[in-house]
Amino acid sequence: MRLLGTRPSPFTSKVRMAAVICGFELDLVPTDTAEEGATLVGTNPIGKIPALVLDDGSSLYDSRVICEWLDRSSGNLLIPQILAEWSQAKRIEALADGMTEAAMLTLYEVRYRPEDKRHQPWVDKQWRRAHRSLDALEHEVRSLGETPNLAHIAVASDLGWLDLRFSNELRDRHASLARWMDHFFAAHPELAAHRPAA
Ligand SMILES: N[C@@H](CCC(=O)N[C@@H](CS)C(=O)NCC(=O)O)C(=O)O
Repeated sequence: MRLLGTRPSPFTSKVRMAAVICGFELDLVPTDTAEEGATLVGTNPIGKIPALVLDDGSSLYDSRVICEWLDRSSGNLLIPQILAEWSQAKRIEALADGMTEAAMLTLYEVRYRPEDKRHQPWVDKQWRRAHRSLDALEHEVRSLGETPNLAHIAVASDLGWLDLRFSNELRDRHASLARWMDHFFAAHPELAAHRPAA
């Protein structure tokens, strides 16, 4: 199966780690969203990555849906089935992804908006959102077990992206999360191989 994505993308990273856990091989097709190319928008009209092209030619997006598909196709190797554990895993995924989406918007503000059109109060709001989410994640990761599931890979891929783009926001302000991430990647080299990278 082909996965449209990039190496730095945290959501692509999450899907690639999920594929490892579920025993699937995905061919990464490097895809630049800025170009809005025919392959990308033909696969995912939203024009975002990751998008998965299945063997029958149909497509799936976004990362949460792809992870659900990988989980169901593997006989539930990724997402806990007991309701309380399912709730924890899905909550943590939403929190980690929401943190990233907020921080990513601040990056896009600089990348795509001319300097005189940037709105600092809006940027500040995104960072408050991201840091609140990181504060909550500091508590959430303490209750995670040793065996990686959806929650672990969501946190690891999102923190891995934050470390790549805004290392000081992670390592200076959320040192315990940085330690959790470093420990996780050291313990799981097969997953670390897919962490966000330049
Ligand atoms: N909710 C989506 C978010 C996907 C997303 O925002 N992807 C980023 C790259 S990591 C993207 O495609 N950005 C391009 C854009 O927003 O124009 C998911 O979980 O897959």
